[in-house]
Formats: sequence, C-alpha cells, structure tokens
Amino acid sequence: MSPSQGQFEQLILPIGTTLDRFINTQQNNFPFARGEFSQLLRDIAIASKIVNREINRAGLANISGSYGAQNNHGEDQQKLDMVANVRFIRALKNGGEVCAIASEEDEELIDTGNYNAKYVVAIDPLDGSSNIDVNVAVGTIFSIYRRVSPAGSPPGPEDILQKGTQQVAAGYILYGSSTMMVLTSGAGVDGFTYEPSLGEYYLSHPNMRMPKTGKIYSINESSYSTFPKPIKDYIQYCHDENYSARYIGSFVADFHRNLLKGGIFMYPQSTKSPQGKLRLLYECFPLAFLVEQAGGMAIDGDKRILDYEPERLHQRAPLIIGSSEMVKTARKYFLLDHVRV
Ligand code: P6P
Repeated sequence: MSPSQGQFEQLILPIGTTLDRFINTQQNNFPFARGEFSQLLRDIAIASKIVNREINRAGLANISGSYGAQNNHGEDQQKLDMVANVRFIRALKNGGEVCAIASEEDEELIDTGNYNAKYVVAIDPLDGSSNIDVNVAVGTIFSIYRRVSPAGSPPGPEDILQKGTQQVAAGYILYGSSTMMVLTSGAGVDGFTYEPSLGEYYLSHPNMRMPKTGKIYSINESSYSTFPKPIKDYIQYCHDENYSARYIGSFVADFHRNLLKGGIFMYPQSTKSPQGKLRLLYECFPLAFLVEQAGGMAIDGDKRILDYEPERLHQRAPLIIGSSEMVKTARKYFLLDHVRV
C-alpha cells in the first residue's frame, strides 16, 4: 500500500537552514563587513567540528586525561584543552579575519599576523574539560570585537580590553548529547544543531528566549561557608521556594539548561575567590551578551556585567546570570546588604 500524502510529506521534510545560509542572511546586519564576519563565524564552526570529532573519540585516541602542565591560572591542563586551543587558534589564524586572540590557555595576547583583519576574538577553547574523562558535556565559549587599533598595524591590548557592550557577536558550542552552537550577533539568539553525518550545523532553535523565571538554581554549595551574606540569604530563599539544585560543573552546560528551562547560575565572590572564578573576557562577557539578547540578566551582585571595563586579559568577575526575575530577586539581597548599617 503506497504511503498517504501525509506520510510522504514526513519523508521529505526539509532538514532546515544551514549555519552558512543563516550567517549570510545575518550579513545584512553588518553592512560594513564585506563577508569577513561571515568567514570568521565559518572558521569558528570548522574548528568546532574538528574538536567535536576529537571529543567523541577521546577515550579511543589517548587524548583524554591530564596534559601534565598547568595553565596561567594554576589549573591542570587536560590534553583536550591543548588540542582544542591549537585547533581554534589555527582556524582563526589561517582564516585571516582575526588580528589578535585572547585564549584562556595562553598568558599573552596572540598576534595572528593578520594586520589588515578587522576583528579580535576572546575564547575559552574547552570549558569544563575536567569533565571529559567522565563523559560529561563540555563547551567552547567565544566573543568577537572589532579592533580599535588602525588596520595594517600590529594589534594591541586595547583591541581586546573593551567593554562587554562593545562585543559584535558571542556564542558557545556545547558538546553534549548533541552538539549545538548558540550564537548572537546582537539581533537575538539562535541555536544550531550539528548533524555529523552531513558535517553541517542546522538551525534548530530560532530566536531563543530565556524564561523570565524558573525553579532551578545552580551554584557549588560546597563553598557555602565562604560566600557573602547576600548569596547565603538567596540560597536560603531557593530552599524555601523548593527550587531544584542542578550543578554540572561545566558552565556552558549549566547555562544552556537554564536558557531552555529557566534558572539562575551563580559563581560569586567568596573568601576563597575574592573575584569569583570565571574569567571576564571569554566566559562572563560572551554569556552575558547572549543572556541579555535572550531576555535574561547578568550581574556581579549589583552591577551589570556588560558594563565592566576590563583591565587585564585573564581578569575574573563574580557572576550571577539567568532568568531576569530570578536575578532581580538575588540582587535584592545585595542591595539589602548594602543598606544594612
Ligand atoms: P567549581 C570549569 O572549570 C569552570 O570554569 C566552569 O565551567 C564551571 O562552571 C566551574 O569552573 C566549576 O568550578 O569550583 O565549582 O569546580
């Protein structure tokens, strides 16, 4: 018996819009970029496909586990941290659209030699990499700025030490049960799911909006005794509201769940980490840009994260990020604390 028209329709559903085609449509938002911006996003996508392949076979290719060195933050580098760093830096250098790169894995700003390039990139090549050996989701986080130094000249720190509000684009790749790229170029947030058999990202989550509120809070409560009073008070509020505690230990994975379901993630200052743990340029800024574009909020307790003016490449910042109503409630505890005499 031949299939019904409806059954046949199911067989020929279009897969969807590729990232490439979507970027071309976004190109209209960048009238001054003659395709350079599109090419830069393609370069990031290419590197992510290679890293995705290496993550998926880490256990077989002897590239999981410790690299045997520490990065400039004193954190043990995993082999895949180094592999991902090389892949993204090589793709950005060879792509020719980026004159400088700030990477979590490199102490100094990387001069790519592309002195006519218009853009600079801040990147965490593989965030949460300690989770790789136990097969838990990890991510890449990136932020894109226009350079401020004159084209044709060597880049300088002023090109990357720009306010969060100066970002032209930001995004992450989540290497999870499926691999997704979530991206903003200032006109909303869109999610693309990777189809490895075709080697393409397809638009799967157009115009992503973060729920205004939620019932999930995300914080490493083992550090409870080191938190400031407003954070302790807000955690107590979450308990009283019977929120669910969810903490994956990969910032991108925790953020992505909250983007879809609503929730709040906190890595605050503490007596152990007076400026928090997450780095401003390549963790806080890009996700703060994304969250605001999706209708959420990102603060350090009371100040908007995107208003920070960075002074150092690897500067840290306390972070409270997520559904707007939840972040506003958390901020009330900081404001209360300030008014306490
Ligand atoms: P902790 C991973 O190392 C990371 O930078 C983030 O991805 C994650 O949210 C955080 O650190 C976890 O830190 O101190 O709770 O183990």
